[in-house]
Amino acid sequence: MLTIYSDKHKLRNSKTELVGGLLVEPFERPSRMEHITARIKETGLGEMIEPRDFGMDPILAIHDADFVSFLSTAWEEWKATGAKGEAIACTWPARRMVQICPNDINGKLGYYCLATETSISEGTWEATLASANVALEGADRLADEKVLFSACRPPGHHAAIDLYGGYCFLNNAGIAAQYLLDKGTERIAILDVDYHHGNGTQDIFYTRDDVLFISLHCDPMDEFPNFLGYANETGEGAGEGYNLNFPMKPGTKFDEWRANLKQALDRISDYAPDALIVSLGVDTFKNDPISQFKLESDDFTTYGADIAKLGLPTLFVMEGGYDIGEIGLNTVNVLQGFEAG
Ligand code: 5XA
Ligand code: ZN
Repeated sequence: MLTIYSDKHKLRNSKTELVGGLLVEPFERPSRMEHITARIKETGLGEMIEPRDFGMDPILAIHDADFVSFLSTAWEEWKATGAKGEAIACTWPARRMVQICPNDINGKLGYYCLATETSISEGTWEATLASANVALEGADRLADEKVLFSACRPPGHHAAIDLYGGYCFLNNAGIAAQYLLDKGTERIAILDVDYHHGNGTQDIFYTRDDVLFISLHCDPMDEFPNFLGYANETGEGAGEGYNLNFPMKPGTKFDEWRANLKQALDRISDYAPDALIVSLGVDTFKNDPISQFKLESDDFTTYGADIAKLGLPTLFVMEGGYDIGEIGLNTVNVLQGFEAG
């Protein structure tokens, strides 16, 4: 299996994440990707190649232009204030307040941020652009390959049309999906198997029927992102019936998770898309430090094979997963399971 990878992911190396009232080393750190690529080499999964630069058009095809412009200059604007730490949002346009984007960088951060754990740091924008290109290169090659792995970092599925957070800035899977549609593909399914709901991807495609979005995740009543991902969110307008959420309780084990995956795969099969994009988060693993599902390493192989049975051209796009010791094993298990399936 071909992997698309960029060394530029290392430029996303923020020093601070706000957790439990403390600023700690972020869970979403460069060593995650180093363990994944090490496992790819160790197992001989296949060649790794660098992405081309696809420019801004595919990004602006799904993201708000002012939001993208904000992301591209946020760090410089923040540094110019003389702030000592990284850029963290601390004020929001809350209920009954005015929904405008102010000039002040603190106001801008709050206007575009959905979760304050995500600091903006030097190099974040460059790594974010490279990550989008990693997804786009995978999408572009899907015409020639049955399956590809876009080793995206930073991840993307929480990034909405004009919101960042949950370690995500641009929605890599969404950008790849739109790129395929713009190239003439008629229907895409996005299957999000990350532990957290893909609120950003849902947001982008909620009113559309050319992208079926299905997410398996921890119940937002109990888990981030808390404010989207409920079962009654089924799409709107032309998109009604094309958004499907499978929230599950903390502590969920593989049997229940796999039963929901089966329903998701049946729906994808009925939809008969031209291609499948999998938002691949392995934070469903039992030892993940920020998550509460109970999948074992072998379960990742099993469900990779389940997904392969759809028989669709498939692009895996990396999302979350924070057990650094096992992230390589679990990620590559899915990919090898798919290849064997
Ligand atoms: O898939 N999303 C994540 O893994 C990030 C969750 C951040 C929670 N504060
Ligand atoms: Zn996650």
